[in-house]
Amino acid sequence: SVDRETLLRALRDEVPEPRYLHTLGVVEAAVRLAERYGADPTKAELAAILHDFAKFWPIDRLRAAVQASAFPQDVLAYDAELWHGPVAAEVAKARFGVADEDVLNAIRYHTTGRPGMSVLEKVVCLADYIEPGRQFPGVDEIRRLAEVDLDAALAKALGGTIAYLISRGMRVYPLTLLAYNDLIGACA
Ligand code: DGI
Ligand code: FE
Ligand code: FE
Ligand code: FE
Repeated sequence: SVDRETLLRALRDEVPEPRYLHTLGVVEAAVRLAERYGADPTKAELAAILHDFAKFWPIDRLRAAVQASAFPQDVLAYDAELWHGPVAAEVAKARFGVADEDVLNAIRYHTTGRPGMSVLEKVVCLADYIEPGRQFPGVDEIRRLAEVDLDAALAKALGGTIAYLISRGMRVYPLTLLAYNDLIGACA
């Protein structure tokens, strides 16, 4: 597959500057978490660079790409924010030749999570929450937890998203609930 500088140049043309800077933050956080928790830092970097590649595609293009993919189609009945992960994984495969299934899954499930996540999937999903540019209530506690307990930190991050969605009267995608329960189980 393609080298890091080529991917970053392609990303620069695909997303606005703030999202590009967010991505650099996710790369930094994901590499650090990978080193701490025993995932491959090169795979973490690759997944992080591409995780939000499709974030600014028009909704119709995202919907069509989800429909063309093997991702569970029930996601189309949930918030459109969920669609850019599965689509970015398809772009990684088709446009950039990424073949590693763990990297593709880390991209694919970075927003929703899922039960039985690999260490790499957890690292990328958590890095997305705690990268240096993120500011939301509770992020500093999640950053502290991320130093010592990957599952507990990710459970708290996903739990915060679930609580936020519920507080806004929004539906929660089942994979997010299953991921949360799975991570709590692992650290109970
Ligand atoms: O793409 P990012 O902004 O970096 O972060 P992300 O990919 O984690 O997207 C998170 C957004 O998705 C956040 O605004 C909440 C929204 N969302 C809507 N429904 C769900 C959801 N997130 C999860 N995890 N589960 C949902 O059911
Ligand atoms: Fe995202
Ligand atoms: Fe996320
Ligand atoms: Fe992101």
